[in-house]
Amino acid sequence: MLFTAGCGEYSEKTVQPEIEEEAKDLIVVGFSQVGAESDWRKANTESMLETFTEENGYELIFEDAQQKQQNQITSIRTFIQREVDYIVVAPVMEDGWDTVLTEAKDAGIPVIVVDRQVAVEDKSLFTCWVGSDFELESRKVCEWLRSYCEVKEIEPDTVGIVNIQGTLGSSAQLGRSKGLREAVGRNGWNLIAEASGEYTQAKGREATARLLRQYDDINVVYCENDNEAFGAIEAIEATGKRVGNDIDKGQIMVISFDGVSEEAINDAKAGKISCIGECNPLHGPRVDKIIKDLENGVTPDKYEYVDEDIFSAVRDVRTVTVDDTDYDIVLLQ
Ligand code: GYE
Repeated sequence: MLFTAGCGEYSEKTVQPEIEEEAKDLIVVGFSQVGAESDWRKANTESMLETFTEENGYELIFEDAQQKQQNQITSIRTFIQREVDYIVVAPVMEDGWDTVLTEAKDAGIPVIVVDRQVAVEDKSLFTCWVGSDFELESRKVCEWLRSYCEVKEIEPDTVGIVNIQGTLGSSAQLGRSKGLREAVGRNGWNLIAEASGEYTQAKGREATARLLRQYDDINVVYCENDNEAFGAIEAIEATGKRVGNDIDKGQIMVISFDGVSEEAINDAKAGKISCIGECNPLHGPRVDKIIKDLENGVTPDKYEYVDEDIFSAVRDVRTVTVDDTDYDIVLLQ
C-alpha cells in the first residue's frame, strides 16, 4: 500500500482501499444454532444463512450445537473472544444461561435470542427475543381437537392421548406440553402418558412404539413436531392399526406442530396428520431487522411473537377461538 502511494499507474491504489474499507464494515454475527434435528430447524438455518451474507453486510460465524447446551456455551465463549458485534443464540433449553450471558454482557456484546427462550432472572442479560408463542400454538390445536370431538359426538372420556414431547426443558416443549395438559384438564380427556421424542423422527417412532405396546386405549398421538409425527405414523402402521381422524372407529389420530415441510403438508392432506399447529422458522429477516434497528439506535421490542396459522384437511372444523380471538383453519385440499 505504502509502496503504491503516489504511483498513478497502479490501479490497485484506488481499488484496494475501498475493498478494505468494505471488509471492515461487515457486521460480525456469531450464531449458535440448536442442531439439525428437524425440518423446522433446517428451514431456520437456511433462513439465517441466506440473510447473514457478505452481500447483506454481514460476516456470519455459524455453530451447530448438535442439541447440546454445553456446545452452545463453548461457542458463545468463542464469540466473545473473537469480539463479534452480535451474538445470536437459538437456545436448546431455557435454563442454565446466567453465567455465559453475564460474560457476554460484561464484554459489551448484545445477545439476540431467537426461537426458544432463555429463563434468566436478569432480563438485561439479553437484548431481545423473537420467536413463536408455543403455548398458543398448543391451545389452538387442542381447541381444534375439542371442536372436532364435539362435532363428531365423541365423548371426552373416550379420548386417550399420549404426548410425544420435544426436547425436555426447551420452550417449544414446555409451551406445547402445558397447553395440552391444561386442555386435558378442562375437557376431561385422558392423558395416558408422556415421553420425549427429542424432536426427531427416529426417537418419535421409538417412543410411540413403546407406548403402543404398553397401552391399548391410545387413540390420539400428540406429537410436539412433525418429524416425531412421521415416526409416530410409522410406529402406528407397524402395529397394523390405521392412522386417521376416525378415532371412534378404531383409528389413531396424529396431531403435530410446524407445517414446514412438504412431507408434513402431504401427510395432512392424506389424513395421516389431522391437524398441524404452524410454527414459522423464517427468523433470518427478523433478526436482520433487529440488528439494523440496534445499529440505528432504535430499541427493538423485548419480546416479538410471530403470527401463525393452523392447518388441517378435515372439513368439520373451520375456526377455533382462543382467548376471544378467532383463528380460521387453513383448509388443505
Ligand atoms: O418445532 C421443532 C424443532 O424450537 C420451534 O424445534 C422449535 C422446535 C420445532 O426441532 O421441529
